[in-house]
Amino acid sequence: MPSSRPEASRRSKAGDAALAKQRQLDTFALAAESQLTTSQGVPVADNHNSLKAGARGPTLAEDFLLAEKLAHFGHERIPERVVNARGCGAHGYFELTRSLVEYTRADFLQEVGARTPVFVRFSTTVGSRGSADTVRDVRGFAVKFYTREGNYDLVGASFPVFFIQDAMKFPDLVHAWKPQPHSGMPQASSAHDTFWDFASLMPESTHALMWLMSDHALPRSLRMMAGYGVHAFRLVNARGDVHWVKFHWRPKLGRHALAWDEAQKLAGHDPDFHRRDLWEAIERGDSPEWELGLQLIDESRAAALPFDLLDATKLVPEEMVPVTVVGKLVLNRNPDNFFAECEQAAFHPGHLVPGIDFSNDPLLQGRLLSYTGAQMARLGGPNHHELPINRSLCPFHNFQRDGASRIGIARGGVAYEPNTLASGAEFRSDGGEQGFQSREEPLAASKLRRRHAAFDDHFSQASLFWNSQGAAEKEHIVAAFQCELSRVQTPAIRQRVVDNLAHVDARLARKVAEPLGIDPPDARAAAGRAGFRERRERLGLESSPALAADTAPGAIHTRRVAVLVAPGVELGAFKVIAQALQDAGATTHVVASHLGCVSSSSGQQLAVDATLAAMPSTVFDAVLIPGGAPSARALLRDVAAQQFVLDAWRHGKPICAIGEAAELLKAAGFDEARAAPGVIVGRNDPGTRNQLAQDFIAALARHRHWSRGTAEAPDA
Ligand code: HDE
Repeated sequence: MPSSRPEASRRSKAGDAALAKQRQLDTFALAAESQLTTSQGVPVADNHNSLKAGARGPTLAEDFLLAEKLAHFGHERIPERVVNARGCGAHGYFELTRSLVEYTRADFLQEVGARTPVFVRFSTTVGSRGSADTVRDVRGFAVKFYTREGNYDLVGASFPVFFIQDAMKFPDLVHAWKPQPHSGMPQASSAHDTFWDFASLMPESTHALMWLMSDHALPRSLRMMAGYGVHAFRLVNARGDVHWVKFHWRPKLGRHALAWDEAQKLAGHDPDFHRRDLWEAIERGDSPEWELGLQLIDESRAAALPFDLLDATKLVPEEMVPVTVVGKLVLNRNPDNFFAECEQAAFHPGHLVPGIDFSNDPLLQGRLLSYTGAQMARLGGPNHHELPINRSLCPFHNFQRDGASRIGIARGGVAYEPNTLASGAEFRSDGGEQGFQSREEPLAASKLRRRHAAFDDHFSQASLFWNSQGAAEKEHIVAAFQCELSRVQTPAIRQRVVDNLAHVDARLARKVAEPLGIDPPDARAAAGRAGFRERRERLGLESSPALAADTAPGAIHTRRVAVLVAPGVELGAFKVIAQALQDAGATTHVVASHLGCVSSSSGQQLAVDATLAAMPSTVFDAVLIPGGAPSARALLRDVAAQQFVLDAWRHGKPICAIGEAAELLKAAGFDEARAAPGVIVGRNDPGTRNQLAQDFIAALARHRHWSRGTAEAPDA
């Protein structure tokens, strides 16, 4: 158990601090069991039989061994988070690459090279704890920095904007989005009447809805997902100067999405797809990384922006204020215990350190009120800051006392301040030099329950987002709206949504409305029915390339390539291509109908990693099908192999087929006469193997070939 001695960590050099949290957690780790005992430490002689009156008689109430075991079991669950219930986390560090001394006095942002331990929890927003990872949703991206000045939590999300402007509407949004109260359905989905009923009556949600219907809502991997602080925060330097700041986490592997059909299939094939991918990457030593980027905005620039910085439904286009990279986040250690670390982690947007402050964003202000109560309900009382995962690295001293499950033992007879009987006289009441200071600012305002008129611009940025998407991404957005709205039972709700969309883009609204059995969209009708005030701002920006869903860095590091084989497979080209893939950082997995080994055309034995039944194509990024006539014939007869290739094709994945294996592609719609983006067909010819490998790697570096099979935008 750690003591409350002034720990060295307060003074430790920034560079070695990254391990400090691990050392602290290690002190709480339980030793491996050699002897089974009760929770009181009493050795247990028989853990199989309860105490009975006779071998066939009733169990005795005095069986305290059974009572203890069952009582603990019956209390093993805690309430799940109201939102963001499904999540997973990892440890790592944040390293500063550019000093921010000019902008903030926050200790961990001063010295280049300083490393601060972090714990990060990713989550979906709406599903319950047991729901699937790959559902369409905005994801939580919560980072706890264990700094030398106390814990700083950046409790962000995978979108830079939110659905509502004022905290007053949050319970309504979440009630509308969660399963409907009478039926308890649907789970982890926005595709139902209550969500769209609410959203269609809240035009301020339009911008976030565009994100939710886009590829941004379907990350391929948490390692390929961006994060944002969403709200405007403030950085305050030692002189008290203030800059507004927007936080960005940019994944080193680039941003990449799943196909919608793939995401739905994955929810069945592997509901843990994202957490497994994160876990396995960290176990392999492929530590995921993100850059921390800041948009720093001085007060005069903020006042000149054509939207209100306090409005969480708006982002600051990077074309207006560029993102400056100041550090990197590295996740390199999986938790030892999911419950103790991921479930018990308690984040709070009000966990700030000196030099970072919040803004008057009315959504953020509400969050400041909400998180403490939610943690108390979930973690059973006011002492959750003492749980190992939440414990700061520097010591904490105050006169808060007692409460459920208090761990620290406060010594002495004094529990008040000021005092002269303990150390109370040392504590400052004037704010002091070191402590957190709320920046002094004059406030002269009328008390009123109202929003600023600048918040009435609901559509300019939704249009900007739409204009910034590529042709394939636009098709995905239209299809997503259509799919969601076709599950809405009430035609009037569908109508209101498309009428709202007409404010974003007339063509978008028309296309969405086509299969919905409703009238053509009418923007004026929407405004009239919902009674909203509209104030469109002139952004002076047609589109923002930074808002594209997919950023392709050209690398294939950690991409998973399936190699489909059957007996008689020809291994020559396979070996060259597999080696080239591995050299470039991808992993290859031999998939066949049975585990064990497959005999090649030359009689070699090839070890099989997974079966077609257990590992469908959705869990891979690309497919390689080596040649060999017997192998190709066997795969052609195997429905699972055909489905594998068909799904890879439909999901835009690179496919490399060699020799006779090309036949398998025909079933998926491949036409030899037409170039199919991302499809590499090669001969079983030793002279072309290296070229085949390079072509396949180039196709993989594009991630997905969305235009395959669509009418628009050839991307080959
Ligand atoms: Fe949260 N939010 N939130 N939120 N939120 C919670 O805290 C809340 C909002 C976010 O991995 C809860 O411990 C209100 C925006 C994340 O543990 C709760 C409002 C953003 C997580 C809560 C918001 C977030 C939460 C649920 C509007 C993106 C998970 C239980 C005023 C920037 C953190 C709990 C983790 C969790 C309240 C809006 C992100 C109920 C009232 C906007 C990532 O307290």
